[in-house]
Amino acid sequence: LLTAKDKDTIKGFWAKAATKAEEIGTDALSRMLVVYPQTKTYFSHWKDLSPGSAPVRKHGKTVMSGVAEAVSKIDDLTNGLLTLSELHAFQLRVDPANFKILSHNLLVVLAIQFPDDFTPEVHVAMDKFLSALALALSEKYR
Ligand code: ZNH
Repeated sequence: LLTAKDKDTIKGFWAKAATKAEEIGTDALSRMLVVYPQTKTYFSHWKDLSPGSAPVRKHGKTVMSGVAEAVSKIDDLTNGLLTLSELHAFQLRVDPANFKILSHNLLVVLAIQFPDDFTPEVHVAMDKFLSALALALSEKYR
């Protein structure tokens, strides 16, 4: 679980990353759709799923607002993200295995966009945070 030190590291890194949220979200989503093309099935209603397309940019921003919400609710992710979990479980019917895939792509993009700030310490804290976020989003599937 997330230690007090992890939480400090995450909040500190996030303060910087949040200023580039749209770019991070767009790149992570673009990369996910290319590297894990099975994820495209959820977005078949979009006109253009190519990297950086308008819907990808828009949804990249949306997903990052969810991540920002998670950072703000870091002390109780399970309750904090119940509504979002419900939406993914019952309405969107996203296989929770995909949460791990998006988390991986977010880490790759953070490492690329913040080569100096993405230290091994930040890497491990963000990895733990994104796992906890994925677990919280999976809550309503049980
Ligand atoms: Zn999700 C939606 C978040 C993951 C799929 N999302 C969404 C939203 C949000 C989110 C915020 C919006 C909601 C409303 O509207 O209310 N997600 C999120 C997060 C995450 C996620 C935070 C993690 C990190 N998702 C995901 C995945 C997938 C998805 C992985 C698959 C693959 N989502 C989705 C969809 C949708 C969403 C499909 C809808 C969109 C449209 O339709 O446009």
